Amino acid sequence: MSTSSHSDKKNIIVRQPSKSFANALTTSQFTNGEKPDYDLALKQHNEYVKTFKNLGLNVIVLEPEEDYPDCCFVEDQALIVDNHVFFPITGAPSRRGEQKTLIDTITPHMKSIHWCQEPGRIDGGDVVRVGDIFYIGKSKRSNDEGISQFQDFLIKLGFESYVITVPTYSLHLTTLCSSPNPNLLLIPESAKNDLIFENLPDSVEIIKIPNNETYGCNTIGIENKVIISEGYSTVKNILTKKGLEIIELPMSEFRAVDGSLTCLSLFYQ
Ligand code: CIR
Repeated sequence: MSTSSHSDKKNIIVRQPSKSFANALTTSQFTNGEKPDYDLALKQHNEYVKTFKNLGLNVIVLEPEEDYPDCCFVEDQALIVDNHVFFPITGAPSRRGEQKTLIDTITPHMKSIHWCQEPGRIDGGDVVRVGDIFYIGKSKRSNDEGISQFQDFLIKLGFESYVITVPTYSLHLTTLCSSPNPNLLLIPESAKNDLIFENLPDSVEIIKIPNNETYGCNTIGIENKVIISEGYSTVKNILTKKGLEIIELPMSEFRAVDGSLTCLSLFYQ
């Protein structure tokens, strides 16, 4: 979601969690280190899939890959912008093998294919699109070389982009913010001085969310509907007051391993 435009979500690629999911990487940013439960993760994933089917999207569900406990977090493995793809070298070495099956699935639908080169590193979770401007997180996973290669790709497509340093307490830029429609940007109150969105158009309203709902700042917008994580009442109330229709999804097992709503999908037109 984070790189697709707000109106181009027609096809969505997801991958079911693998049985090895309990071994997924985690900083336990949102938990006290509890291990996620595979069966519950699968149930929550099925609800995620059903939601997009009900919204009329074509959902492609890939088979889990047992060798890769993080394989359900497909967002990190491809940066799709208006049906052009940039395949990153992901920051976590243990996750690089996840990309192969995604490459086979995505490339037939793309207008052009681009590859990150060594020593670049970038995770899809570090890119947030607000309207037609891209914000790219420099994080533990994404380095200057990877970011600058992705920026070159964006320049060729005619897009502006800016770099934001992701605070060290956070995994990715998408862990802290999202843009459910081209005029809204959700960020946690605590990050307002850290996340500087350069050249953000005046038409974009920044909504500051209380720190205890930081996880709820990651959302997915589909037309007038916004998918949010279950249990974030402030996020829900604010977006409802803006006239948006809210769909809540349980995300506890993905949250335990630093995964948010956007991390579970890739969109293309
Ligand atoms: C990881 O550490 O790579 C996974 N456990 C979580 C990935 C979350 N992905 C994302 O924010 N795009």
